[in-house]
Amino acid sequence: MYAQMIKSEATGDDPEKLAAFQARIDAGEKIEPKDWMPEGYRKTLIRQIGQHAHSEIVGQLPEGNWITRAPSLERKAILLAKVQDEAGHGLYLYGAAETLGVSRDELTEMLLDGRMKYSSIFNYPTLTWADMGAVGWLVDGAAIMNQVPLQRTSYGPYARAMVRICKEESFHQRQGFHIMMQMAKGTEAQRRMAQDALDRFWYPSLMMFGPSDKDSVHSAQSMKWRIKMNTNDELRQKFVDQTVPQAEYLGLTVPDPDLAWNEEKGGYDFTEPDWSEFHDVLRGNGPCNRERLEARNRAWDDGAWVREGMMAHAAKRRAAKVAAE
Ligand code: FAQ
Repeated sequence: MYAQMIKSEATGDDPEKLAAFQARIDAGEKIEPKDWMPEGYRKTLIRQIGQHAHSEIVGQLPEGNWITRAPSLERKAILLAKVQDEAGHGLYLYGAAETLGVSRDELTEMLLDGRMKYSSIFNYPTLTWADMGAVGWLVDGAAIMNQVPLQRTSYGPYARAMVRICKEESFHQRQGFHIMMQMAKGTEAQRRMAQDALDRFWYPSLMMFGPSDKDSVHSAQSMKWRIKMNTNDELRQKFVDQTVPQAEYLGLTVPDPDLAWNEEKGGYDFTEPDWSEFHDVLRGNGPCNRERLEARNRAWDDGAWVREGMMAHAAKRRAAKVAAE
């Protein structure tokens, strides 16, 4: 619905301005908040950056679930730091979206009432400690694959936010892989947990890159505007090529019997995710969609007194300043 709104509003721009804008993009210039931009470009960025910010925030929930149950003090401290980083990423991204003329409150409302999405991956449950390894290794791994190119995206505030986010995501990916290494090389029961986590997270991680190119609604225009630097399938392929040798190193089996190295293309052939499951999760029917949105709605309601208190405090300070002048 929100996407349709973007498309219908994208058409009313002056052709000369549009051509000059495209020339700037083609020359590799960064677009900054006060520059002229087509309405469709602005709305597409709000959609993508907003969805990305929401993903970072909702993405705290599956891992937050394990902070109190981490197997050692050290693991607890590391996981806590990682989850805090995700909150920080959400805030940089909301900040970047705000430069496009939308407020954080508006974005939050659109998340809470279902008008905006967050990444499908966070609608899957984290059932065992090995899932913390799989999330860091695969989910952060997929996020990095998608986000490293976004450091060169055409919109300045988004590109700059990505630089710091990518540095932190790479620490996240390593901590996940380290958990997997310990589990995979541990007792037989631990190895089985690691394999089970890989079995459950493999396809949901592949879905993070979005629908296949032939079904991707936004890719062509977003790539023309350099909002996206690669297609969904290109990044998915790179992720598979990078991750399969890591699974082999761990002694784990990727849950795809048709996975095979293709010498000619210099990459793996693999089975595509079940796209009907992907669309079902997007429609709100994944295993945890309802739980995740309930948690975010509860947090928003529980935080009302903090927001009201801060607004009242700011109003008092303003009044005191006016009185002193
Ligand atoms: N989940 O035409 P396309 C992270 C929607 S960060 C849900 O191909 P587009 C860090 C799409 O919105 C993870 N919806 O769309 C972390 C569109 O629907 P709409 C988030 C999806 O935008 C780790 C429709 O399908 N990263 O995980 C998904 O060109 C661990 C058609 O698709 C980003 O957001 C999906 N997976 O390409 C945090 C990166 N895929 O809006 C905590 C930036 C597609 O028309 C713990 N975003 N859809 O109603 C992007 O690169 C792009 O937006 C894509 C989708 C590639 C996700």
